[in-house]
Amino acid sequence: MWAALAGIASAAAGFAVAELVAAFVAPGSSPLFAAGAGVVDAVPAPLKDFAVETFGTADKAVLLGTMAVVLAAGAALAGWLELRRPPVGSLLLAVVGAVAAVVAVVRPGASVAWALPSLVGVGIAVVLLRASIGTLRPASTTSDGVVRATGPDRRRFLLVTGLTVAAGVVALATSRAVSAGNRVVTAARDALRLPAASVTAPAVPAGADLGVPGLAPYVTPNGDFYRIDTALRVPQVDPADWTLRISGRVDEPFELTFAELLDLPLVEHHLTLTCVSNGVGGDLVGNALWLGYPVRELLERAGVQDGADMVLSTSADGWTASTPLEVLQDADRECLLAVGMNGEPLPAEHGFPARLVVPGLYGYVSATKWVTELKVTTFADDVAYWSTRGWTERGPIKLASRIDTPRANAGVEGEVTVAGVAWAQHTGIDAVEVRVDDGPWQAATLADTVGPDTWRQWSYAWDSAGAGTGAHRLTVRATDADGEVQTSDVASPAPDGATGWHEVEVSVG
Ligand SMILES: Nc1nc2c(c(=O)[nH]1)N[C@H]1C(S)=C(S)[C@@H](COP(=O)(O)O)O[C@H]1N2
Ligand SMILES: [Mo]
Repeated sequence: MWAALAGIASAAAGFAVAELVAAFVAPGSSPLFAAGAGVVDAVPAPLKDFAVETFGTADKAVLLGTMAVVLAAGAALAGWLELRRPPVGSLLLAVVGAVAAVVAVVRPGASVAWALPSLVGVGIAVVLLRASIGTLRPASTTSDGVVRATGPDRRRFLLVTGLTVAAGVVALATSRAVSAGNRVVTAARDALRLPAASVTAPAVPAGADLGVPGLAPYVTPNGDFYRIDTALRVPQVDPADWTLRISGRVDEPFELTFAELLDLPLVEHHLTLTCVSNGVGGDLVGNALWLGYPVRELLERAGVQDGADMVLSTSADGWTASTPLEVLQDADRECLLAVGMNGEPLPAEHGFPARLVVPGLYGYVSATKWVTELKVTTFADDVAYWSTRGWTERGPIKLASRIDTPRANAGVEGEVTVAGVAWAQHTGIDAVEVRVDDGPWQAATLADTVGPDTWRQWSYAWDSAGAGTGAHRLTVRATDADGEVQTSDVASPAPDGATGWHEVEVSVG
């Protein structure tokens, strides 16, 4: 048990040292995050789906927690092995460190230096492990070659392990102090004053927000906006260093700096983002006022060549999305290279300093955050991140509706306001209906909206007394502006988005 403890303490100190080295090399080079990113990329679509459905946006914390537990178990084993069969424990640590180094070096945007944190960290861990296991050896050899059975030296063990833990804490604290990258970017964001829009969005009509308690507000505040991405650590992109490259099948490739982008005439537009992983009734959807420059103008400036049918956008951390070219060139669709979200610079986790937002397409094929390149290409030539993992290469958002209130299993009585949201981005919602148990569909009242690119609130006044006491089931379905009625066919999110009606069971008292 002491040996296992020594293993964990040594590995933890090694990790702390690796963090410290990573703070100097690059934020992404920290072994835990680089390896975690490798795991995220390797996860097959059904497992990712399961993780998002089960843990929601806590999936990253669950992944890091699981990795920490597995690593602690491995470190305990290394300690035990080092005591029983030296130097097998040290070798185990060395192998794990070498693998972590390789995984870090092959991350997108990594350099050979990204191996350093793992290598230095594991070197320290091995030295500390050998030192503390040495104190536990039941026998020691004196200088004149006589073997004495001295028994484990508990006092020295506790001293060495204590020093190991202390060294780890100091290394970790220093690494936090040194990793100034985050502060630079936070300061740049705080100092940024966004220019006024050349084309302002129409004011949100008073009737767009019904103000029903428990109902998602029409405009989602930035702090409540869902976050989905593969980044275990939010990429820190300094606007002073940021550029967007327009490349590929264009006559005039060019690069745009952030200052140049802010000088362009910017457009404001409300649009509702949705994640393809959103299950029926789920909350991976949010509506915001975006400020940005139309992507179609950038494409026009570059001069798109014949034969292209897709734009592959790439983020600072190497993630990619494939967006149909015709969508981005559509004169009637505000596809934006966005810099503002609800009147503020983009929050870091939502893509600061610039991201794409496209009405009508799921985020995984359109909404690239921390975007650094738009490559005009073809679906035949390039495949985006999630399309190589089983998701379809084009992802139009499916017609959906959700009941926000009452909540599942709520106790209700008398007149009940049933309310929720419905979305069919870029087509628009024309009707929402509610059904109690297997009764007839009843028309809900639709709230106002600024246009077809956002979700729409709805409400329905239900006389629950008429239904009688006991359990009742509320179901919602929407009809879009093309007259399509939301299907009852149940489909899970993979490979192109969930379908089915949202139902809520309530208990009338
Ligand atoms: N760089 C990057 N951009 C990304 C992703 C990502 O993993 N990396 N995920 C996409 C997905 S799947 C969705 S649904 C939206 C979510 O945007 P949000 O986090 O701002 O809500 O971002 C998209 N942009
Ligand atoms: Mo997504």
